[in-house]
Amino acid sequence: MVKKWSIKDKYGAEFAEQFPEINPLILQLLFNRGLTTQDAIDRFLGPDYLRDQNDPFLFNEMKSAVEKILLAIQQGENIVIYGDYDADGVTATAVMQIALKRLGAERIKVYIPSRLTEGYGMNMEAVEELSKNGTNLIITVDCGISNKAEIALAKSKGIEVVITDHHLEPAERPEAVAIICPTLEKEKYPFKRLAGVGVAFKLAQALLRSDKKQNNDAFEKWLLDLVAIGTIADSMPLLEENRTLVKWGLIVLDKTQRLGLREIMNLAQVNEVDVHSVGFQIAPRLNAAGRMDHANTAYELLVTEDEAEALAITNDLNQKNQARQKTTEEMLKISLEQIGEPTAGDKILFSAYDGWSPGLVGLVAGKLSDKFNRPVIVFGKSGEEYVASGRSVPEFDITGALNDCREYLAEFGGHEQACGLTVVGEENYEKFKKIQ
Ligand SMILES: [Mn+2]
Repeated sequence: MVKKWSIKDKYGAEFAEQFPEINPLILQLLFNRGLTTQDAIDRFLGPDYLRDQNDPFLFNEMKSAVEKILLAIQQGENIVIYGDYDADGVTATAVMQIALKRLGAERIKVYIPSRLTEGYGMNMEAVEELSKNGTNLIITVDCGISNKAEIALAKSKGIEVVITDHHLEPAERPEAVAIICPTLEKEKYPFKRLAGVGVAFKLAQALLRSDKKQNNDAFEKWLLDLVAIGTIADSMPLLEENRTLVKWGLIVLDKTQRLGLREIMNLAQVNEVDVHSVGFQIAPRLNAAGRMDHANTAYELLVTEDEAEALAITNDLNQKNQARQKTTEEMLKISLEQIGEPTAGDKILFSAYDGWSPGLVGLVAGKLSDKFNRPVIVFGKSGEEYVASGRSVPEFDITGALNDCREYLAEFGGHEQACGLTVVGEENYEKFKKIQ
């Protein structure tokens, strides 16, 4: 589909007169983004760490979350951080683990599901296993909001759950001790577009600021390298609070003491720490773990304090990233042959193949969506199951569209721009494809 360009209006003379010190090109870019007052421009160009961030206690249930977690630490409970396998998820897991350790928690474990065998979010088997291991409290990061059934199971086994998430609100709210999720309709927190790691950081910040034993102001800021990586990797808009977190996060990343991040930047030959190097050099290597094998290694890389381990994991992730690139290119070639020349009637494009990995279909869908400028869903078939990822264009809410044809889907979820879904059986698959 040919792209139609609509050029934004040029700003007027009156606007220019107000800001004689700003380069006209930059002024036009600011104008295009709707940044037209001195205050908005100042905040955009020079975000201030304290001024341009929201108080974490503005979250409706932050106080309950903090009280519950501090009590659990005090009582020596077994705490599990339930994370996610992408770069946002593993950085969120690391932020929470590092903060809890600082607060004196001794019995912390991390559970990241396998992208290839368990899929996204909480699952019943994992909750059963955590229950057998004596878990008292689960803190979710970058997931949990749509896991009503799993959280009910945990509750029935005497496990309490604090949710931190940034995904869309499900029809039914889970019964958690506290839910920290800026996208909820009733949530008063003023900024809605935090990444999973951004939400985890806000909880960490609230906990660290509630610590009566020590001052954690500097410690809090040293977590921002992880926040920047997850926020950029999850393609969150770099506006408002995200802009502040990422601006300071990149400064921290440049000086990071984390051995794993140092090794990865070394190997990837990162010269300048910026949004581009994080998005194209660091994040893909972290993501490669979950896509090709298991995200635990990416998490270990972020928290390791052992030089030899940091180096070994970095080399492993680098190899996995190369294998990931090669396989993705092969898949893309096949997809392009399958799709051919789409007509105007093909509103959504599909591609499917036996044995394609659920860890890679999303990457191919993203490349195809960019190329054809329309929504694309790519399936990996395994027996009766079709596991897919979809990527959309800004004009089309793909997860909302899936909701309209949920009768054919065994599972689905995601954002407006990206989704995951499972279809069982060829009959459902064929019906689903005809829906457009
Ligand atoms: Mn996320």
